[in-house]
Amino acid sequence: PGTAAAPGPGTAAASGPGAARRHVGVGMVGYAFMGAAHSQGWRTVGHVFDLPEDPRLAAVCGRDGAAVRADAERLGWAAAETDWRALVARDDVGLVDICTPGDSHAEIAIAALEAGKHVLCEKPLANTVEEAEAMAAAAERARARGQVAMVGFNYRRVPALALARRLVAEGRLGALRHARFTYLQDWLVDPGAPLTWRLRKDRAGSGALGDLGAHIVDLAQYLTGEAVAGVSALTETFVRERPLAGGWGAGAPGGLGAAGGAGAGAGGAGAGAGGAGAGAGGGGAGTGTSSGSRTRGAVGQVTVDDAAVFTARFPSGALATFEATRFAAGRKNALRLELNGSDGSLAFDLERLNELSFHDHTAPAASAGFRRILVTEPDHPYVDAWWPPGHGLGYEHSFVHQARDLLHAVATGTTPEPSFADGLAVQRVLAAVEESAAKNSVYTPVVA
Ligand code: SOE
Repeated sequence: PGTAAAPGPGTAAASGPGAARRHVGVGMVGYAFMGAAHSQGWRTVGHVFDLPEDPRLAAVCGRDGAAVRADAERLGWAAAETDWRALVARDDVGLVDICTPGDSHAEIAIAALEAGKHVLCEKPLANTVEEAEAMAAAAERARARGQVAMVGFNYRRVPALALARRLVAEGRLGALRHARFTYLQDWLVDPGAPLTWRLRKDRAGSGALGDLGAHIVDLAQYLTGEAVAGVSALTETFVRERPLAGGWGAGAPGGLGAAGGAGAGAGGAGAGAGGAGAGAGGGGAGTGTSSGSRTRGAVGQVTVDDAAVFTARFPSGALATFEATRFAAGRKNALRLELNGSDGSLAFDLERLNELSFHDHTAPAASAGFRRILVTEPDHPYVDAWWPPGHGLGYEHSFVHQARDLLHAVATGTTPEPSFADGLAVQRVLAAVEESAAKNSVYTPVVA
């Protein structure tokens, strides 16, 4: 699919003005927070970038028919389905975008690849290494048929981070010595925050580790170009019991608990506490608030980590530290990193995402020092399609860029990055972290 010579399912030449342009039909499964972010990417990308293939928002899928129809309208999808298998089978869908909790990723992705569709899958790729291996193998088989598969590590597409990768690849840091990553949120500080699917191992695989740690492990491997060799880790679950639906607290702040429907047969009943109906397949971007009534109701066990901290070695000898937590009071979505090499350093803070700090250690000491690069110049990654210098981009643009890069891969049949193999590599690091933490931080090599 996706080649001009041999159009695949959901791929066709457009008619009317711009008739030479091709399009690929996108079908999205799940439509809560990530689904809304992806929808924004698909809606916008063709209006900003020159694309070899324009996306058509063919259909969205969720288990609750009324809710998914309402959100299809709100998010710009032409049709709604309540069974992901029906979505995958549609002739007008050539690319399946998976925005569901991790427990349904493998089943949907493998079925879509076997049905001849391209796939975009939210991170982390899967809940276990075994599932991720099966997905990577399915992607490899599909690659031979011209299909592509990508993981949604969207932060790679923040221009400042793409620029950081470019500077590292150009050798501007010299020999890497340290890599330091933190990803901090605070939506679980309140013990009354409900037990959503994100706090259940059977649905999410792990907690802060897979949700936030996966992003910084992927960034570490992307930015340095190295694979984490081994880790020493600690994890903790600070609050082990939380209210179920109807308990104290009305929903996770900012929609972080909303599930997004996976369609019939995917995922269980859900914790049912995620604001806009996690158990029913999600709905909306989630607007719950944690300031609900404090009447005690039924509680359930938290079965994932609230926080994970680990040190790591890279094959080059560089040392890395990682911290992922949902308990950093006051930190809403604070992804920060710093790389230190023999010739220079880079630092980034997602809360100031149009900036990259760079210190050139080869410059005369009297004038060297960190300087702020405002990443809004036309020759910075992705920026030329947007606004004049200084006008800046935000979180949502990373999803537009992700859609752009994936559509180029679809058109050329090249493997997009991060590939499912890259997603599997992250999954292996997460597994080593869990193994090390279970042994109270014993150094654990990442099994390749
Ligand atoms: C929730 O912690 C979350 O939505 C993650 O799942 C996303 O991947 C991250 O981008 C923002 O926070």
